[in-house]
Amino acid sequence: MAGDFSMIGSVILGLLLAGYLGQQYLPPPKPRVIGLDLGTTFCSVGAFQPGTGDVEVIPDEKGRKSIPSVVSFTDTGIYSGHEGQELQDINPQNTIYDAKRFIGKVFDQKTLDQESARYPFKVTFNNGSAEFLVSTNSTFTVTPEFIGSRLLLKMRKMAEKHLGVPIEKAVISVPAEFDERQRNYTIRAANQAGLEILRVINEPTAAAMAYGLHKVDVFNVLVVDLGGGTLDVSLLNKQGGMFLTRAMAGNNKLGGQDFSQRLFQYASERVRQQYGAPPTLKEDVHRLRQAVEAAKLRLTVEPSVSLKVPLCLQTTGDEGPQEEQVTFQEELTRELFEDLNADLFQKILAPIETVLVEGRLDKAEIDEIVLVGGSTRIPRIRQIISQYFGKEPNTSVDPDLAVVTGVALQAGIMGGSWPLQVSAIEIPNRSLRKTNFS
Ligand SMILES: *[C@@H]1O[C@H](CO)[C@@H](O)[C@H](O)[C@H]1NC(C)=O
Ligand SMILES: *[C@@H]1O[C@H](CO)[C@@H](O)[C@H](O)[C@H]1NC(C)=O
Ligand SMILES: *[C@@H]1O[C@H](CO)[C@@H](O)[C@H](O)[C@H]1NC(C)=O
Ligand SMILES: *[C@@H]1O[C@H](CO)[C@@H](O)[C@H](O)[C@H]1NC(C)=O
Ligand SMILES: CC(=O)N[C@H]1CO[C@H](CO)[C@@H](O)[C@@H]1O
Repeated sequence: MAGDFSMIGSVILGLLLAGYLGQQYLPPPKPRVIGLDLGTTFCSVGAFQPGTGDVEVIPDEKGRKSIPSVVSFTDTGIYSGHEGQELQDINPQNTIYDAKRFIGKVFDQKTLDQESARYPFKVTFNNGSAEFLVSTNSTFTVTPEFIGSRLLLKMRKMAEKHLGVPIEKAVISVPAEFDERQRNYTIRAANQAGLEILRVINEPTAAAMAYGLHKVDVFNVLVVDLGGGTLDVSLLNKQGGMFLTRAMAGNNKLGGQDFSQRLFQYASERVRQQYGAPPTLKEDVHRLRQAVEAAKLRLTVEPSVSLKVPLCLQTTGDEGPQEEQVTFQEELTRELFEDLNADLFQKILAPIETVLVEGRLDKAEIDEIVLVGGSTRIPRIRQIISQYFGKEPNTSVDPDLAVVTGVALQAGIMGGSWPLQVSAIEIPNRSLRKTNFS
């Protein structure tokens, strides 16, 4: 009897060993399910590599790991991502961006008229939904989910080219505050791009997964997502392998573009002080804005940078108004950037405090803090957050790629990739409302 058991035992062991060695020495299968981050300003696609257990964020043909969420319509076709963005200056009325702000949302006519005034393209009202008016050879309207589908199709093609296999399945992330209708329309966009969506996960949950927090012993995770124009703070609570969103708050008028604007105003005022006239020509304003934006990014890693911008100023000379060619030069320090934005940076704490109150947690009970979005690279912002909590946030993953990394991990899990991992399911809390500051 004992012999039988040990024989069965060794057969099982042998099978396990064969399976293990097979996994080790056969070429790993290609990923068949991709992870998609359809962002308001940028989109990324990733895949879980079964062999190494790593996530690869898939680059385009030029090695760029995200594409702008821009779709441009012309007489010759529809251009998405970088190609769409390149047409933005010459074709502003037919170049649609920010479509995610409209997808699956119910509007009234008046709100949409106000929204339309903010954009170079026309946003129209159709029975409670937003549409975009496009005039090329003919005039027609397109839906926000159609814009989404073009971006998703572009990413699907990027993935197919890079992985060398056809892709028909995906996992996609959406903001935690998206309701069922917005989730449905996002899925519809993916379906139009020929993709079946296996699961929709919340962006903060994806970011937490990027740090492997679904596998380790943590309970309360705070996710701070500070992008170009909005701040979103989510309090996640992990129970078993599941993430629950306990509270959400944010500020939909706070982000990187506001910090750049402060620096731009400062630079513009310095031009006026030095030459007696601020930049007024459209090209000058554009050039100064771009220089300031580049300076802001460099100040994240350098203590000071020098601006050098050629300008053509409309000054007043002895014989009346004249044009003056100058080269504006100015040293900008990180300290100056922080001073100019001190009040804005401080506003980050309000939604953090709100989610703690709503989640009935003390800040000491937060186990991990996850930073998402490019603006969380700003050293002063990291400092404000770590000082508030008395601990360092988790920052080892690129904050622009944290969401796509987590979605791709979930895609790997859904695709049954080996080694199998515990899946992070989430329980949506339907009664949850997001508090907004602004
Ligand atoms: C627009 O018109 C041009 C020339 O009139 C034509 O070549 C092109 O195919 C048209 N584009 C579309 C999208 O119909
Ligand atoms: C308008 O929307 C309502 C509610 O969503 C729907 O019942 C109705 O069929 C729509 N009408 C048209 C003309 O699409
Ligand atoms: C979302 O889609 C599901 C499944 O297709 C459907 O049952 C549900 O009614 C939809 N909900 C909304 C709000 O559109
Ligand atoms: C959902 O949120 C409400 C209000 O924040 C809370 O009372 C309720 O317990 C939550 N439900 C779950 C399942 O977490
Ligand atoms: C500050 C920091 O890096 N904290 C944590 C980030 O997440 C991992 C879990 O994957 C923790 O082990 C780190 O301590």
